[in-house]
Amino acid sequence: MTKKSILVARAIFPEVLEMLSQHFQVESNQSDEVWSADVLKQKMQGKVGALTTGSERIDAALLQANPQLKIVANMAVGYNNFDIAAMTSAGVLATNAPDVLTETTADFGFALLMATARRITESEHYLRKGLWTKWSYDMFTGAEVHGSMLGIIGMGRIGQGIAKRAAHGFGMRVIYHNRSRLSADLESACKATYVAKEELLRTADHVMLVVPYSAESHHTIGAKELSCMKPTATLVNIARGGIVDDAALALALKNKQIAAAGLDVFEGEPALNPALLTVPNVVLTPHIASATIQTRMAMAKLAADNLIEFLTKGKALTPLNQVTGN
Ligand code: 8YV
Repeated sequence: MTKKSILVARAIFPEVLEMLSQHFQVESNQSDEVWSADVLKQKMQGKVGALTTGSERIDAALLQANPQLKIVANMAVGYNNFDIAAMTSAGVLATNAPDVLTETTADFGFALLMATARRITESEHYLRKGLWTKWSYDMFTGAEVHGSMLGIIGMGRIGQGIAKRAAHGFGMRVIYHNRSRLSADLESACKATYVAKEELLRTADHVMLVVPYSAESHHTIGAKELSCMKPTATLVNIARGGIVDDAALALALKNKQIAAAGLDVFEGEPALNPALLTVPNVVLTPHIASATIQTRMAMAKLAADNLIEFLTKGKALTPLNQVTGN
């Protein structure tokens, strides 16, 4: 029997390619070129499945040009690169990669919070430039983390992981805002108190964004929200570019309207708003919150397993929509 054809849109662990090759005819991209929408549409020709990352957009135009497509498996928990409505109406199953990255991403959120509050990269740059000539009592004094108030916007699995680290490990008071309130059990496990977004912004010493990107969450933090925050507060975004208005944030950082920010995601990434590079009080990382070997391997394997399970047995592990007729 001829094997079904699939596309792996970006470079991936060779072991995972091998795993897929046992079931499918695989077209891969181990040179890791970032294809334009047109090239991606072309590459999908004849493929019944595809493994994508957050960088590949699956939209109506691509689906229309590829009526043979049955499933796209995203190697990411976020799936704002998918037009789910278009996929559902085209009968294409969408899957993501939840759970396997929760703790690793929560670790990173905490790392970025610490680096931001304690001015770790700013002080390292100072040292590397050879500017450190003497100790001074107020050199790189930052914001307290332990015992302070953490405000989390977006209390899904990763938000809860961060809340637990904060409450249990650092004795922080945790407040959160979410579309829906957590159950009393989850609130008590996270030692977190639900508040309105305005109250969170006004009272938190550190604000952490872990909300999925959608039209509703676009610019959750803009000039107005930044103006409500304490001048000593920090802001961390490990969610998605577009949750924060980066231009407004760069201005707020420049004017010391808030103390500092830590950003792992950016509007229009990998491009950066150039104003962010001109302010010292921001820690910048290139979308690496889930980047440990073990976690990236688990994400890739879960995406591969979704393709294998669905295309060989008709049932994916972590589906995002329901389709019929496959
Ligand atoms: C991915 C992420 O590494 O899972 C997500 O939603 O943002 C990251 O963990 C990135 O999207 C590449 O797929």
